[in-house]
Amino acid sequence: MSVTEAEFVLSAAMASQLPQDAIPHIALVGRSNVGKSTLINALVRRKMARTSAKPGKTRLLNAYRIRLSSGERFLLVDLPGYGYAGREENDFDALVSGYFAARRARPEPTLALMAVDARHPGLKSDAATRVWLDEAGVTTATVVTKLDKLKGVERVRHLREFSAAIEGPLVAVSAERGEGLDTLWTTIRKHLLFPQ
Ligand SMILES: Nc1nc2c(ncn2[C@@H]2O[C@H](COP(=O)(O)OP(=O)(O)OP(=O)(O)O)[C@@H](O)[C@H]2O)c(=O)[nH]1
Ligand SMILES: [Mg+2]
Repeated sequence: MSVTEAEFVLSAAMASQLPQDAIPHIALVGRSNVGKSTLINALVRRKMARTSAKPGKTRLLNAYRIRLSSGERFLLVDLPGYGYAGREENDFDALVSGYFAARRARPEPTLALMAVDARHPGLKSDAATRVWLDEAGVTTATVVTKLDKLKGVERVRHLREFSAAIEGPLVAVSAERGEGLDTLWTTIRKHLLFPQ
């Protein structure tokens, strides 16, 4: 998939600050440090989102306008991560829940890409977030990140665990190696063309 345009729009502390363009949203949700911002850069093949080895890098909601060579336009939204010391869980709740509430009020579709670390299946904080997204009626696809960190049988075992626990589409990627990115683009485009 080729990306013709990718531009940073803004960092927002409140969902109401987001641009009101009538386009779909693809939003990255997940634990801090799981690789959301790195994945955004790998998808658009530009160093656009700030990443860090230290958790808690993305504290605001960052939005990027994307246009694909196939013509589709959407807003790619990097949400702050949850589950690291030093951040009140309530901050996550307010910004992220405010974001999804604002999206519900709009007619354009939203897909949450829920990022989970390949090394850590079965985390309580991830399960709780998934329940929250389900209950809020958010369409979700799961992205297993950092696949390069796992080898052989462990990779197979973890992927099996994730797929057993998770309903809906699941794509495993390595932003570092580029593995799985084409499949993830297919999932994204499918949602843009045929939103549920
Ligand atoms: N090996 C490997 N490391 C990765 C991969 N993706 C991200 N990382 C590393 O994981 C760390 C965190 O990445 P970020 O993209 O900043 O994580 P984030 O989810 O945006 O974190 P917050 O902004 O704190 O929510 C960085 O050191 C990245 O280099 C990957 O596919 N493979
Ligand atoms: Mg980030």
